[in-house]
Amino acid sequence: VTHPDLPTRLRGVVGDGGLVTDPEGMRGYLTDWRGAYSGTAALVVRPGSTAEVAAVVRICRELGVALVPQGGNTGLCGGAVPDSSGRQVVLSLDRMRRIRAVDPVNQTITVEAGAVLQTVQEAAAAVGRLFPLSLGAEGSCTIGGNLSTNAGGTGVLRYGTMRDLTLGLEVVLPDGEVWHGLRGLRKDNTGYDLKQLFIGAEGTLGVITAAVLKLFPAVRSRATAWVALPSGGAAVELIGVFQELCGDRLTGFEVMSRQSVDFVLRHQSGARDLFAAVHPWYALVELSDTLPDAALDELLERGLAEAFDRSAAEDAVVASSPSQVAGLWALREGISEAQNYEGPSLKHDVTVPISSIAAFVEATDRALGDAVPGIRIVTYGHIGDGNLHYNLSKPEGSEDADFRARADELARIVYDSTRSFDGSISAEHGLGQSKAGIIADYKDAYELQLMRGVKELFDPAGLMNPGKVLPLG
Ligand code: FAD
Ligand code: 2HG
Ligand code: ZN
Repeated sequence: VTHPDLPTRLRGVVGDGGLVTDPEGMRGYLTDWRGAYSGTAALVVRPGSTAEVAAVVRICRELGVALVPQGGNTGLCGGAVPDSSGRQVVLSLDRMRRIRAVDPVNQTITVEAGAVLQTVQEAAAAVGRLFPLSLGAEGSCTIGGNLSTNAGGTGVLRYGTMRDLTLGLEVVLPDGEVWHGLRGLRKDNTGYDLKQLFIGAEGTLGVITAAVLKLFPAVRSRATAWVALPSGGAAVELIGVFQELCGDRLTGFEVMSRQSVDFVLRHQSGARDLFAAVHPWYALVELSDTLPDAALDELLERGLAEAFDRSAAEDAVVASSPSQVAGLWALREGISEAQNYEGPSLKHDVTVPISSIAAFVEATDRALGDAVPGIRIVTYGHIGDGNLHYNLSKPEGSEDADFRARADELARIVYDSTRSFDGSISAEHGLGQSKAGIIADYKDAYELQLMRGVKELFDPAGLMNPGKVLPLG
């Protein structure tokens, strides 16, 4: 243990139920959801209130113990996983799950950081409102983790990322002080917007304990199609058609390469191909509206007809029941899991300007294919945001270890290509521990220096999630 007094001091704050010290009980907190990152810890502490979080942070600061904030542990960059020293403490928010208030008139919801995203969506729906953040891990991920990674997902096209969805925060700073910024205001020009520093900070500047989030009117009609495309570039043309025709009613636009869909068809029970022919790319298009009788099917058909005229689509299926809608989304949302059955999944969550997508995919695919003949490229994502998950699987029949050994080289190929198209090497998953070591090669040196200055100001002792986002030292 880091300091002999640590367990007793923390037990005095959180009680027996708030402390996990046995290896079996700690196991689930030490490995991420996908099993890609593992660490060890002195113990896991589970405070039940903001005051307890503050007391825990003060004790750790006094004893010089580093903290790793953790929500649902579904993050994809190892940000919530402690290092292997056994000296860090995992601070889990899993006892702070309360919905503190729902205000349908102000269109806001105030929730604790450990609240699971799906329960927040359900609390909004119960008062006829929509909380629009939506992602595959929504049954397990928490608002604190969503905020700390500035999560995106499938609703960003219409509603924005967590940065756009947040009005106020409550945060325990690394010195144990509480910042009470839980304001539900859409206008507040009283100086620097501090909440934006904590959003996307991946727990390196403090522990978020609660948030005021924006709500929207509930959606009452929906139309969904699965569209076969002749190329990745056609997806850009297709989204243009729908944006011009439908404006804000276009609320979902996801793309996936054939390889991505192939993996789902192979590994997801009940999944089946929707077309007789094989197509190189697919798009999932969703329109929605607050009107119960918005005639969205007609609008969808009009957009598809125009896409066929322009040769931007080869075939399409329009869902005719809620279960068919769910089936289409399952095909899309199943990609991340399906790829895990094919050996190591080397993930690259990148973004480029939408106008460059076609050229970017062509150049990157070519460079990857030259480096590893037979490599399986699982490209999919939120193309309306310019965000592609450029994920890689080994050539069929080759060894996991051989492929893994080339991970850094392949990441360089994807990231160098991303840079040459003026993109970013992290779109929505963050840097965590996976990219903390290389961000300096892809981000402006002065910008990084400013970021280090912010870290130093908030956390001079360097005890808040060290080694994440920025490299140590
Ligand atoms: P964790 O994994 O626990 O933590 C993530 C980071 O936030 C860590 O650095 C941690 O230290 C920090 N943190 C957590 N809670 C706090 C807190 N209260 N205060 C301070 N720091 C904190 N992401 C997307 O953006 N879009 C997607 O479409 C998407 N789809 C996914 C699908 C699947 C199947 C999976 C497994 C993940 C997906 N993700 C997606 C990744 C996404 O980042 C997470 O699911 C989610 O936002 C993280 O929430 P969490 O509670 O699990 O956070
Ligand atoms: C998605 O869009 C998620 O499905 C997960 O962001 C992406 O697993 C991934 O790489
Ligand atoms: Zn995604």
